[in-house]
Amino acid sequence: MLWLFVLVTIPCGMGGRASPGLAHCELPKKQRDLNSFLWRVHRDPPAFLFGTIHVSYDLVWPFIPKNAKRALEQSHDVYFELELGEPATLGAIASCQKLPQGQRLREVLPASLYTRLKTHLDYVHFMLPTWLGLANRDTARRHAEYLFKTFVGDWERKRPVWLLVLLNWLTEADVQNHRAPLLDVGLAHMAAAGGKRTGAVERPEEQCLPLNMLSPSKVLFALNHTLQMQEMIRVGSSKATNSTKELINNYNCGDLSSIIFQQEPSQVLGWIDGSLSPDDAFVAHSIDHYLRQELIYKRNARMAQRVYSLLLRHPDKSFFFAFGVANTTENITESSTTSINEKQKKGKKCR
Ligand SMILES: *[C@@H]1O[C@H](CO)[C@@H](O)[C@H](O)[C@H]1NC(C)=O
Ligand SMILES: *[C@@H]1O[C@H](CO)[C@@H](O)[C@H](O)[C@H]1NC(C)=O
Ligand SMILES: *[C@@H]1O[C@H](CO)[C@@H](O)[C@H](O)[C@H]1NC(C)=O
Ligand SMILES: CC(=O)N[C@H]1CO[C@H](CO)[C@@H](O)[C@@H]1O
Repeated sequence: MLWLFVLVTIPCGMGGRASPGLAHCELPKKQRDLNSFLWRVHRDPPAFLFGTIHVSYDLVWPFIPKNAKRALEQSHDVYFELELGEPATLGAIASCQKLPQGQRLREVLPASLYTRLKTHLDYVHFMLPTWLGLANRDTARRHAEYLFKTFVGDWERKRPVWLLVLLNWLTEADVQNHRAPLLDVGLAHMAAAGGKRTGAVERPEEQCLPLNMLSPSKVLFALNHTLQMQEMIRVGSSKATNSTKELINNYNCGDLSSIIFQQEPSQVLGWIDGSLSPDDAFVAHSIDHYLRQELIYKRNARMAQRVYSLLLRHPDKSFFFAFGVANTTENITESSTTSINEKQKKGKKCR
């Protein structure tokens, strides 16, 4: 059995503060110094696993080594967690995030929380063009409108838990990572342009339902705290973190250990820290534990199983699997996969 790294579809912003494990590193300057999150499954033809992060493709593409790009080029079938460019996938995600027919957010949230949420989203809407950090103001305004309409537009029809997800990336630091198509969407375009067969190993509901199943009281609790944190940043009494920048930086450095192996627990909710009361900390950790089980461990096992059966069913095909890379299990077995980078290439024959 193969075990893989998997994405948490929660946008990186959900990571919140920079963890101690995310040390700053010098970006490599030469192609031969680049490292990438690429593993090869030893079979003939080969299969590759490539770890992605959910940020704009342009922020990371220049740092992805040639061997990873070549692996993509040479593979016959390219698989993602979900095919995010497919209208059917997007439709399924959107409808899974919706409240049951006829319900509105203001009917399911306490009035005060609803008002705070609306105030905050108005603020985000106003700030978005500036936050994007684009030189051209017209472009910024247009892109801001597009982002707002696409991701926030029908917020009153979404389940509260999806507002929680939304709030976590609608921050000054994180909207910049949505300036261009996400890395996996970019890869999917390239695969399609190269005439490759593309597919997904998950169904939209498998990513979505575990979040929908988080208990309403826990969702309210998390929404309240997330809003509180962002309200503090808004009025200047707290500082935003640069954890997403750090993540991108470490990813571009090819720094596997700080991305994958050293994230501390309780990373899923950015505001878990020493300032919570013991009762609140208890609830926060139970949410964190639930999300970790559902979004990392269970999905890992399921996706690994699907990859495994694809490889068995198609022994004659070469595969490229692009999945989010996040702290997961230690179970990438050395015997079945090899991490490759440009430096190792000389010693091992990795084509
Ligand atoms: C939000 O949390 C604060 C304390 O952190 C609490 O006083 C308040 O009642 C909570 N509001 C809601 C709507 O849960
Ligand atoms: C993030 O902040 C830390 C400390 O505040 C700093 O050392 C680090 O260089 C920053 N990282 C980036 C990528 O800006
Ligand atoms: C890792 O693999 C070992 C042996 O295959 C297995 O016993 C263990 O449960 C796996 N750990 C996880 C976290 O999946
Ligand atoms: C939060 C979490 O899952 N942390 C794990 C990250 O990976 C390392 C190494 O496998 C584990 O020891 C951590 O528990």
